[in-house]
Amino acid sequence: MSSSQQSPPEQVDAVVVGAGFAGLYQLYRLRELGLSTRVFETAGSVGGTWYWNRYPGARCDVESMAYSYSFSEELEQEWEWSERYATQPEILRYARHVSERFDLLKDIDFNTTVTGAVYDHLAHCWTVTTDSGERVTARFVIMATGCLSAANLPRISGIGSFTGAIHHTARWPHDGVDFTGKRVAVIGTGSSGVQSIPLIAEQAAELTVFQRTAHYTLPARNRPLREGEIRERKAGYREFREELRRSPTGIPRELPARGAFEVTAEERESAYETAWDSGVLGALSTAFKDLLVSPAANETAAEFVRDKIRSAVADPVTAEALCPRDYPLGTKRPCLDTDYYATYNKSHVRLVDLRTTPIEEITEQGVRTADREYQVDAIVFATGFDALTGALAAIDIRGRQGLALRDKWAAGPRNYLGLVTAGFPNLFTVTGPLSPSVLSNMMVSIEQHVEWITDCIAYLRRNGLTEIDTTAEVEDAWTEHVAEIASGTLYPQAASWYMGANVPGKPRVFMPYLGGVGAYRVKCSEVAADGYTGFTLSSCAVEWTEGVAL
Ligand code: FAD
Ligand code: N01
Repeated sequence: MSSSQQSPPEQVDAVVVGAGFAGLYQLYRLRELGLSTRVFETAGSVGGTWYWNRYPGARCDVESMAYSYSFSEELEQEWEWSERYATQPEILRYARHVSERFDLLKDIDFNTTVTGAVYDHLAHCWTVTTDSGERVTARFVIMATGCLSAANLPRISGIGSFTGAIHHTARWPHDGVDFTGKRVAVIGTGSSGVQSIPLIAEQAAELTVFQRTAHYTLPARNRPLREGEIRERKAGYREFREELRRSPTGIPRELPARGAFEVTAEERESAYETAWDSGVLGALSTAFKDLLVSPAANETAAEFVRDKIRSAVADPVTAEALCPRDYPLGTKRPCLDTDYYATYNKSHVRLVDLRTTPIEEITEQGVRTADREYQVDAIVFATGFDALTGALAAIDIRGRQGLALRDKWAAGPRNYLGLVTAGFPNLFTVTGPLSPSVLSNMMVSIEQHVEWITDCIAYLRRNGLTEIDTTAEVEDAWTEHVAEIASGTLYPQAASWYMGANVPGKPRVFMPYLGGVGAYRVKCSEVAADGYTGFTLSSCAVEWTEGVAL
């Protein structure tokens, strides 16, 4: 059919892209508002992160009873988490339960990727295109595409010639992978590597881990949840959730009052031991208030971890290679593990330090580094994501005057409050760049964004407004504010995915907002209460398609 013969696109009020925790909740809230909504999702089912990342050992590292929705008290009370840190299958079951309990599935098109979204400044609506050729027009588009959803497969020369099996942790086969008797290579030692390596080692005949950068990882101290503690948490859930919303990261933990050198060396060591024993994400990097701003203070915590590594790993050369040295603790995303360091004491596990012998190519039979070839049957890429902007850049998003988002953000993301970028009216990002997003318990941030976006749409509708945008001046100020906060910390010193450093050619910009979840929520709420200051609201001669009164 030629384009002139195409049937007219379906008109809806809103399109949501993605059916992870953000997309599911956004659909629920828009439906509550009476908006006709279509959701498109590349995957075959709901769950996002938890649909794709099925590698052995995948689990959350924010406690299950905090890493879950808070919007429904009934849901909160009826769902029973079994472990302190739930496994991927359990979290996926939870996502499915939510989608069925709230009857969300009927509005979601699975196995459908959104390829483009073009704004029509005369009709004041978006035309969204999918890979199935469908076109839908919508007043609002909400990008719930995920911060960690665009898998990063490095372009290593020869990769296509490998005759064995290649897996990426973020695209793991649904029926699992049996490594029994196999020689396995794992490339990458971030959270996915650190979680999967001990379990792959249990099966594989030989495991070779290729490490470019050593990560700081703490024991997760995962365990089954006790009935009493579940009951207690459920009884106090409202206060607990409120505490998370007001906290800096949405993760329950004590905040330090003192700097690392305001205590004796013994007290410092004892604080680090307490953090090490806690199994709480980020506990070590926040054990003292100056660890993420003072290099000298940070070094005391970093050395504490190195000592732990030296005492856990029998071979001193391997132990030294596992010791992170070239970036401050906490400035790359911390990891929680189960038996990670001890795994290197197994005789069939070896570590290859890519700092001394970089990978040169993938061969038919394995991985060739600067000094030799490692023959393997399978390669696992635990190489992470094109984080925060990757999934958005994959879509051809065009705002006013045909401006492409990927061109606008060529030197790094720019927007106001991480929510709206100038020239792209009525297009929202959930936990997008320049919001706290990945520096938080993301369930807390997802709920806050979805609720803000929903309230904003309700406000527009109530006031007969059709468009929300922002200006270049406002977003410049916000973008600079985000950068300024980061520059007052040690974060930019690490070549992290927060900085885009893991993807060749990506601009080096610190993308998440470091001002804290609680403070950010207050800012967003104040902006809304003041009539959306900093945003440009306009009313155009276009009627709302639906007549639902708000
Ligand atoms: P996602 O879950 O990533 O969902 C986005 C969805 O959008 C995906 O399903 C994707 O297929 C779809 N999509 C993207 N582009 C398109 C398109 N063009 N068309 C159609 N569909 C599209 N965070 C925490 O706070 N605590 C944790 O313990 C934690 N553990 C994690 C463990 C792993 C292994 C990973 C990878 C991340 C973890 N995270 C954790 C971060 C996690 O991504 C978030 O917590 C949360 O699940 C994100 O939900 P989301 O809906 O925003 O995005
Ligand atoms: O990815 P990563 P991830 N050659 O980017 C290496 C969340 N998450 O999937 O550090 C060789 O952290 C890379 O090296 P370097 C969490 O937010 C949570 O592990 O760039 N190596 C690094 O070692 C996390 O932070 C959990 O030098 C290459 C590794 O691959 C985020 O998702 C579990 C390379 C990638 O580490 C991403 O984690 C999993 C190359 N060309 C994920 N390219 C929980 O525990 C990259 N690397 C809850």
